[in-house]
Parts: sequence; structure tokens; C-alpha cells
Amino acid sequence: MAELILHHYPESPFSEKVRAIFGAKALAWRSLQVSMVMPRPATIALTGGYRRIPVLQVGADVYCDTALIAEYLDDQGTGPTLFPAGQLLAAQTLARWVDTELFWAAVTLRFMPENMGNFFADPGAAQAFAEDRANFAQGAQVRRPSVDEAKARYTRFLAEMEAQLGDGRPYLFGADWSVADFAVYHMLWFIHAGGGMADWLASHHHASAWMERMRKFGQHPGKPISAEDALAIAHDAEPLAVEPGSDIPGLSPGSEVQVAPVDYGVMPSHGTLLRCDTNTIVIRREHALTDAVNVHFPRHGFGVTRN
Ligand SMILES: N[C@@H](CCC(=O)N[C@@H](CS)C(=O)NCC(=O)O)C(=O)O
Repeated sequence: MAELILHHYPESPFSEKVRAIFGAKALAWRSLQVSMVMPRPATIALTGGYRRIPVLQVGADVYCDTALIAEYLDDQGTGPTLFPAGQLLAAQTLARWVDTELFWAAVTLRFMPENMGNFFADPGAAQAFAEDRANFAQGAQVRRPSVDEAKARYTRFLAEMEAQLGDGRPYLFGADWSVADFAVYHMLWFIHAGGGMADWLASHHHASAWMERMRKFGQHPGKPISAEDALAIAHDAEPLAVEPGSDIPGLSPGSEVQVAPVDYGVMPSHGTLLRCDTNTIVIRREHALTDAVNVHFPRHGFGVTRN
């Protein structure tokens, strides 16, 4: 099998979700560290426009969004499934809520002056970040809560989590992990990375113990790879065969389309539609640096339209 190459940066919470899954499932991975701000030429050459981080590259196949990356990785490595059938609705619904509603509260909390820690190396980095994220926010359809609202949302969530773990279970839904554990983990990892809210977690004993259990999974480093080598791997590989199909009337396989998140970071990827079903959207792209690649997106949270 081709190597798992994660395009990510250390401070990225969604990347931490994938890094922890690599650790939990004992998967070897390659680390392509990208800048916290644009430009990211190698990653964009592969995705064709989608700019959110992380992105998983496997040969000439590129998987966007951690919801889809988690599904892809679930079939690999060791350990229980991330998607246990008996808890599927609860685990997926919690993961989706955490990745959206709790995420925006987490952003508010992480960037409170008293919780920023050393997020920015210097004022220049802070300025570059502010300008980059102003571009990123163009066209977004999300509302970032106020500090009071974010604190209330997180207080309530921590209390519910503490109650759920109160019977001594090791993971949120019982003896084994699910995708929800990794979604909640990366959000708490982000909120607490600055150190200014440590007592919030410390006062919840079950949640703290769970967090320490999860944190260990994130300590499974990847072997660094350069952007040039990652592009060469894509160039020399063939994308996986995809059965053509589309469930959108009037948008048949072979149509030139754009695919973009519907909520934020809405910069689209352009390509030829290979497949669109209830679970995924797959497009084919050509680029001089990569040759043919398939770019895969989850259907949930993404829109596909004719170019
Ligand atoms: N739903 C997406 C969210 C990804 C996301 O919001 N990533 C953040 C970084 S953690 C991002 O892309 N921020 C802007 C950037 O890094 O350019 C996923 O699960 O992958």
C-alpha cells in the first residue's frame, strides 16, 4: 500500500484528530508540514483549491476533511472500529456537533488573551495569521460565539462528558473508542493547548483521566517528507479506480464541477466528476506537478456544482 502522507501543521486541532487516530491504530505515517497560513503550493496542486487542513494523500488519491479521513483510516491498522454499528448514530452525531458547534466555541476560547500561550512566535506572525484568516473567512456561513456564550457551551459540555464517563468506562460510549472520542479529544486538545484553562479540566476527574488516555495516542510522530517528494509520489502513482456514478440529476460523471465546503473555508476544488453518492464526492484532476489525481470529499458538509 502507498504511504499515508498527512499535510498538516502542529497547531492544527483537526490535524491532531488524525495524528491521534494514526497513534491509536498504530499506523506508520509521513508528515508533510505545511505553513499555518497560505500559500501552500504543493497541497493546493493536489486538491485543486480546497485549502482546509489536514489533507491525507495516499499515492495519487487525496482525502479531504477529517470525517472522510477517519473513514478511510478505519479500514487500516489495528484495534476496534471507529464506527461501531451499535453506537453509529450517537458517535457520528456527536462528532459532527463537536467539529462544528463546539469548534467555534473552542476558537473563541483558544484566542482569549489569557489562553493564547505562545500560539504566535512574534507580532509579525500574528498579523500574517489575521490577514490570512480574513481571506479564509470570505463567504463563510458560521457564527463565532462571544466569550460568555463559548464558556457556557464548554462548561455544559464538560459537565455532560463528566457524567457520561462517571461509571468508569474508558471511552465515551463504553469499552472501545469511536470516532466521537477522537473528535472530542482534538477539541479539548486545542482549548487546553494554551494552558490558561487548565483548572476547567482538572476539576472534572473522569474527563481528565479520559483526556490523558487520549493524549497518548497523539504522541506517535510521522516520518517527515518534503513537498517535492510528496508531489513526486502523486506523479508516479495511478489514482484508484472509481466506479462512475452520480445521484444528482443533470450532473453526470464526466461533468466539469467545483466542490466546496458549505460552511467555511469555501474555496472550491475544480475537476471532472467521477462519482457522487450519499457518502462521497470524487473528482479527477490533472496538474503538471502531480499528473492525474483523484480528490475525495465527504458528501456531508460539501456542495458540488457545475463549473
Ligand atoms: N471539517 C474540517 C475542518 C478543517 C479545519 O477547519 N481546519 C482548520 C485548521 S485545524 C483550517 O483549515 N484552518 C484554516 C487553514 O489552516 O488554512 C475537517 O474535519 O477536516
